[in-house]
Order: sequence, then C-alpha cells, then structure tokens
Amino acid sequence: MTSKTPDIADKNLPRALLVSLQLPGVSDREHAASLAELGRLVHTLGMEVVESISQKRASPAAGSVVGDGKLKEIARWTGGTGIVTSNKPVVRTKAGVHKHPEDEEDGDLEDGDDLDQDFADDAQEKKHDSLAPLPEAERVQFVVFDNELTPTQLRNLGAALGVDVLDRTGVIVEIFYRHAKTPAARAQVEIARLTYLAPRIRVTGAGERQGGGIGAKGVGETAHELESRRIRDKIAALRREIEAINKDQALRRARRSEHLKVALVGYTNAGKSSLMRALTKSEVLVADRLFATLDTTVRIMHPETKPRILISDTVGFIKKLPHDLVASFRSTLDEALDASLLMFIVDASDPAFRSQLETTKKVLGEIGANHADTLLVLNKVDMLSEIEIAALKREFKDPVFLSTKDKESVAALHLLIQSHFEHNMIQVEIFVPYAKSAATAEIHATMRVLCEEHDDEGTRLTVKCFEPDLDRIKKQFKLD
Ligand SMILES: Nc1nc2c(ncn2[C@@H]2O[C@H](COP(=O)(O)OP(=O)(O)OP(=O)(O)O)[C@@H](O)[C@H]2O)c(=O)[nH]1
Ligand SMILES: [Mg+2]
Repeated sequence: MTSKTPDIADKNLPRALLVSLQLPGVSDREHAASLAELGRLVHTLGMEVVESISQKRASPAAGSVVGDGKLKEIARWTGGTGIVTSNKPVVRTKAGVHKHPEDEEDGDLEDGDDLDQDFADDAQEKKHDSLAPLPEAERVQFVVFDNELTPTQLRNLGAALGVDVLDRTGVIVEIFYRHAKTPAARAQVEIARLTYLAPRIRVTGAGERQGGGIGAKGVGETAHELESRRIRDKIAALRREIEAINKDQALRRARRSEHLKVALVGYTNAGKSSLMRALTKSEVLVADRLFATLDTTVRIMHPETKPRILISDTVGFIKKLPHDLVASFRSTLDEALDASLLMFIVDASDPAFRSQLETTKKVLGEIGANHADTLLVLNKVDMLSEIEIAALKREFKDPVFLSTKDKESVAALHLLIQSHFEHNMIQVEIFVPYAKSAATAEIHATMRVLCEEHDDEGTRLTVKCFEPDLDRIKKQFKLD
C-alpha cells in the first residue's frame, strides 16, 4: 500500500480530525450517528480521532465545503493557513458571477449563490479568526470529511490545511483495499480505488507514487496523462482478470445450484460472520471492526440437514457506499442473489439499526436482489433490556431474536431455517426393491428419511423431500 495512511499496528496512532456538514433535512440524531460511524471507519483505518467539528449550512461551500471562518478553525488543528487560494483563471458567467472553470464543472455553485450562507454558525465562526494554531503536539495529521468532496474541494482543502484530507468515500475505499484478501476481492477493490483516485490525480496530483497516496501532490502535467493511461490500462487488465474469476465462480455456483441456499446480508458489524460461524461451525473471520468480511464464503449448515442447506456470508453494507464499490461487489454478491432465502441480520443494539436495514435493502434493490423469501433477524439481543425486546416485538411482525453468543437462540434459528425449506417439501412413501438398493443410498443423501422398514422384497421409506428430487430419483432408478 502506497498511501501515507497508517497500519493498525502502529503504536503512535496518527491523529485525525473529523469534519461534518449538517445540511437541511438531516436531523441532529442522524447527523451525530453519521459522524460516530465515520469515527469508527477512521479508527478501522488505524487513526486516533481527536476531535469532531460540525457546521450547519444550507449547502456545501463550493470551494471548501465549510465556510471561511470554519476553515480557519480547522486550520488551528493542522497548522495550515486556513485560506483557500487559487491561481486558476477566473471566468465570467452569463449572470456575471466569477467562477473557476473547475468549480463550474462540479456544479456546486448556483448563480447568485452566497458562498457563506451559513446559518447561525457564521457569527460564531468569526470569533475563531483570532485563534492561534494549536501547539505542534496537539495537531492532527489527517482531516476527514463526512461529506463527499469534489476533486477541486480536495485540492483546495489540502492546500489550505497543509495536511492530508480524506472524505468518507476515500476512507471506505481505503479500508476495502486493505481488507481484500482473495484475488477476486483484490481486483474488484483495486478497480474501485483507481476509479476513485483517477479524477483526483488530475486535480491534486495524488497518485501511486512511492510514499504518495490519497492527497499526495506534485506530479507534472505529462505525468498526469501517463498516469491516466496507466490507470485505464490497469483497470482494463483487472476487468479481464475478474471476468476469468467470474467464469470460474459461475461454474462452482452451477455445481451448487441444486442445493438450498441461505444468504446472510446486512450492515457492516451486524454479526453476519458470527452467525455464519455459529450455524456452520466454521472458522470465518469475526472482528469488531467495519468491513471485516469482503468475500462471500459458502459453508454447509451444521448439524447437517437432508437435503443440505448452504449458508453464505457476504460483504457488509454501509451508508453512502460508493457506487463503484457497489458495482464491483456485484459479482461477490451474486452468490446472495441466487440464494432462495435472504436473511437480513441487524444489530438491534445499535440505535441506528432501522436506517441501516433500509440502506441494506436499498443497495440490494440496486443490484437486483428482490427476493420473495426474506427473514429479519434482530441480533445482539443480549445487549437489550426486556423492555426494549418487548417494544421490538410490537414494532416488527414476527422478528427472530438472536444472540450469536447464545447457543439456544442459534439452535432455534437453525430449526427455523430448516422448517422454512420443509414448507415446500412433500412427504411420500417410496418402495425400493433390493435389486435397486443404490437408490436407497441416494435417498439418504438427498432426502430426510422419517421412517425405514425392510420386508422380503425391499425397503419402504417414508421421506420428506422436494418434488424435483423425487422425480429425479424415480427416473434414475426406474422406481414406481
Ligand atoms: N454482544 C454481542 N456481540 C455480537 C453478537 N454477534 C456478533 N457480535 C460482535 O459484533 C462484532 C461484529 O461481528 P461480525 O460477525 O464480524 O460482523 P459482520 O456482520 O460479519 O461484519 P462485517 O464483516 O464487517 O460486515 C464482533 O465483535 C462480534 O463479536 C451478539 O449476538 N451479541
Ligand atoms: Mg463479516
């Protein structure tokens, strides 16, 4: 990794300051939850969050997101000038407003827009003008915005603050980049990362240089062009790589297609992998960090059922998941798309779980997962009081309460999954003459045998099974 951002193992964690705009229509609670989530994302990236600064505005300031006064307040933490300067030519618009051509491209400025249209905060900002920079030891090395920054804003802010500036998307892309392990996930994340970086290289000069990364500066014009071509070629090569991987995965999926499949989907950190472990007795990674899982894993549900049920664990979702990442994870999520049961796992102990559930449904809708069969699982109930559980019972129709730490509730969910599929099963009696006893083995492998009796001519089995399986076996072994 060439970015300056640190490794989690670093002892002296780099210090980060969070900045967030509260736009009209966003409640105080939503705003606080979003900022807290950004804090967790930044923490996952291995930084220490030392302060958060918020500002209420009617819209982001075109050049610098926050107002002039606020920018100076932020600059106290970085030792920068806090002043946005630009040596770009200024153009005159039809309405006579002065703009930089790039600002116009970003579409942030409307004719007649007031650059400093803060609400009440503006007056408060002024008092910071006279504040001196903080002592060196108290300053931060990173400023992270919760709002998405345009390449121009990123450049302006980097210059005004004199430290590395990141936005939420940049942080998420970086986390994905670090956590991706398998060739498929690495290639997918690399495409999203290059797509995110490409326009920012054009404007800021950030790139793949040794020691550089998000926010690095100083590549010449020709180097930009070379870099752009290199990125385009790299993306094309990665796409070919993914195509090959997808073909391989599709083959494996086809082989599994006759199995019953359940996909665990949900917001990051909801407990999907913990449930996967509990339901399949497998050793998938569980971690108290965001985006621990970036690959879909498929395991057989344990104790094994007849027929077998496959469980797949998937990548977690997050608010404002960059579009490129959604697109790049499509193939990873394809596994979930063809599951016959989609289980939405939520962290019921998180006050924001309702909007997290909405986000999950929205992203799945965007990639075309509109399942008829879904099940809502309210996880981490061990963190809730009886009163809270009672309220959730009233709020949701037939929710499944779960604590992945509690064996009994996992066993109950195991049963529920089994009975979900049994719903579509039929109960029949099959007679297998001894001459065709290979059929008995096949029946045991694919059907739930309720009763088995032997008489002079053969075996009489009472089974629960799916009709297509019954038809297949009857045809294969020529049974009546
Ligand atoms: N208290 C409590 N904590 C839980 C429960 N289930 C999971 N956790 C914790 O929640 C954290 C996240 O769990 P994971 O299983 O990694 O979550 P995930 O949904 O797979 O997360 P991503 O892979 O990031 O999408 C871990 O620290 C778990 O130990 C539960 O039932 N109760
Ligand atoms: Mg996980």
